[in-house]
Amino acid sequence: MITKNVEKILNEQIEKEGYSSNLYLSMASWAETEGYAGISKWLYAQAEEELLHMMKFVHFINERSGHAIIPAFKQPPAKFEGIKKLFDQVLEHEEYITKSINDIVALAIKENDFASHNWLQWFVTEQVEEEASVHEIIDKLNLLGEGNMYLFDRDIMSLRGASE
Ligand code: OFO
Repeated sequence: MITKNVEKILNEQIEKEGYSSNLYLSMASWAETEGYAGISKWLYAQAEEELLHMMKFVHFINERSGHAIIPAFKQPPAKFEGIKKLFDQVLEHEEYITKSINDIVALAIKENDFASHNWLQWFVTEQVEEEASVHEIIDKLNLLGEGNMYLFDRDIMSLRGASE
């Protein structure tokens, strides 16, 4: 059984994870149309992961006798101003999600909901890994400069291994 407050904040996270998935899907689609096959593959995979995160929240809420409500999602941007800015945006978004997960953990503790607290640890770890993986990408982009995206686009999928 979850408390009303925990149910509410978990439901809010469904929207955030679903929006993350759509944001990365939109980035993937843009990158694909710009000819970045590798980068779009990375982003499509990321979009799928976020969809799974959303599903985890849906199932968890319902398993704990709450009711997962599927919300409307706002439309993500369709165009991006280049690869470096795109990954800066990914990092900023993941930092926002990390803060949001931390807020849920804090509420679970406040409400003595140790089962939710325990379940949320997977997301705490996942956020550390996701931020690290995007930092690694940004470091590589800084090394390369935006002039030569060919090798980066070719090699980006090999960076995924570190985060999974
Ligand atoms: Fe990118 O993370 Fe979901 O949680």
